[in-house]
Amino acid sequence: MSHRMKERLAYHLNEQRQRLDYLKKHYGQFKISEVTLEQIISGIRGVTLLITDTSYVDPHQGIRIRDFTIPELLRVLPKARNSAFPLAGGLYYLLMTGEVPDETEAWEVEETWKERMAVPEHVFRVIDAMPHQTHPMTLLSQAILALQTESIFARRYEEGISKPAFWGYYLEDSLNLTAKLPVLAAYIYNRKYRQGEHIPPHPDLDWSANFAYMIGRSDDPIFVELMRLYFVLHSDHEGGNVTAYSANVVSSSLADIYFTASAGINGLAGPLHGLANQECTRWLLRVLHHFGGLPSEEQLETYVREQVERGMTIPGYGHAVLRTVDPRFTALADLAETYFPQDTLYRLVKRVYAVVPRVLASLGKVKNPWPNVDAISGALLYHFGVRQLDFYTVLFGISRMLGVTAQTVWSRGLYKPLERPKSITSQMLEAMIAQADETAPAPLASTPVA
Ligand code: AMX
Repeated sequence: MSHRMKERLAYHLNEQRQRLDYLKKHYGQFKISEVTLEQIISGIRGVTLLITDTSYVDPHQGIRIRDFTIPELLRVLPKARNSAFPLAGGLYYLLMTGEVPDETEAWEVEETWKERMAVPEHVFRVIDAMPHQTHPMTLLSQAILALQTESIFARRYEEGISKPAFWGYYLEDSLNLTAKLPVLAAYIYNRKYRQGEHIPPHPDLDWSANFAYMIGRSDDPIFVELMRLYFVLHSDHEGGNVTAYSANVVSSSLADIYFTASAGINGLAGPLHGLANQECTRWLLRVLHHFGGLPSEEQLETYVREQVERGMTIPGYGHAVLRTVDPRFTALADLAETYFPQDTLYRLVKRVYAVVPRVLASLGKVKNPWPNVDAISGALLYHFGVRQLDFYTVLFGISRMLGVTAQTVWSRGLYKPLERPKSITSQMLEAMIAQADETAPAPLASTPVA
């Protein structure tokens, strides 16, 4: 166990509980949001409903992880050996405690993960039992769920424990799960695309480098660097994204971390969310194929306009919260610009960036015409020969579980209750409107159909 991390976490949870108790007691009636009917019908967009301290998506600055912007985060976190990029262990320490770890503390998490990487045999058998064409996200979700047999929280809960003890077991489970994620991802990759060759983790490597090693790609130091950057960038995006939000609801029932993480992964598998990296790369390749190479800006603009006029979505562009270029896009573009600016797919990413925002903005309805992280991440993986597009969201997933598990430990540590919003029927809604507004037309539900 990473003792220092647990100790600091206990301290901050205690402090935060007192803070929230005070706020609830003295400002319990303070209004944070009002919700309109339009917002409910439009996916609760723009309604502040959650308190999440691990990170915040600033619409104009992008993600702030524990208040650090992406460039700040990359600067302050301890780096892996001979690397320009942070150790995932240090990031996890920061997500969990809100404190920037020193190198020793970051390595302590890495060492803790190494001790817990062994995956029970039955989990591999679950993956093996699935048909070969199974989507890797299905396999990841199933593998995480298969690990549920190992939940310490579930066992202790059955024996009878009280609320203050919950978070400690969620933390144990979270460390056990996150330690195994690169192994699961690599096993899925190797089984699907490398004739089942299984490479166990290397004891000297950090969490991120180990993934590269286990898929047989650690010989390229720039790919290893990409993995380190990638896993930091995708780790957390406040509490309302589909992954975190669904995981949070599931965990609020005191389902253990394995049920919680699997639920989050299921949400990430949708094309409007995590699967966009797969979709975007497919789209970029289709563009190259269509033009027989890199199109000019003019050709691309005509192509994109035609697509949006036919009602198609341009993957990798737009966001429910962001209103600017995603700084995660910029961080990945910086890496590509440094190491392989002439790569064709990367050059296309840049050309798309020059064209798509103005096309989307000209439609007048897209709230954010700018690229999100998925507009580029796949192109970089593709450059390094990871060309199995359906695998891309798995990498997003194992990174995002760092944030999801940290959020979950905090939720249980703050004794958050069962999440259970109220719903009404549309008939009730019409009746409510009629009562408030005498001039409203007769409720549709009671209007005879012509
Ligand atoms: N291409 C074409 N049209 C788009 C668009 C895009 N990239 N993004 C938004 N629009 C359209 C919407 O479809 C909607 O049209 P409608 O009114 O006719 O239904 C209109 O613009 C308004 O949408 P919005 O309020 O700007 O976006 P939203 O909050 O409803 O949805 C998102 C956000 C991400 C789902 C949407 O922008 C989208 O589908 N983008 C492409 C998929 C993508 O990149 N997803 C990844 C997001 C990041 C992540 O979670 N990994």
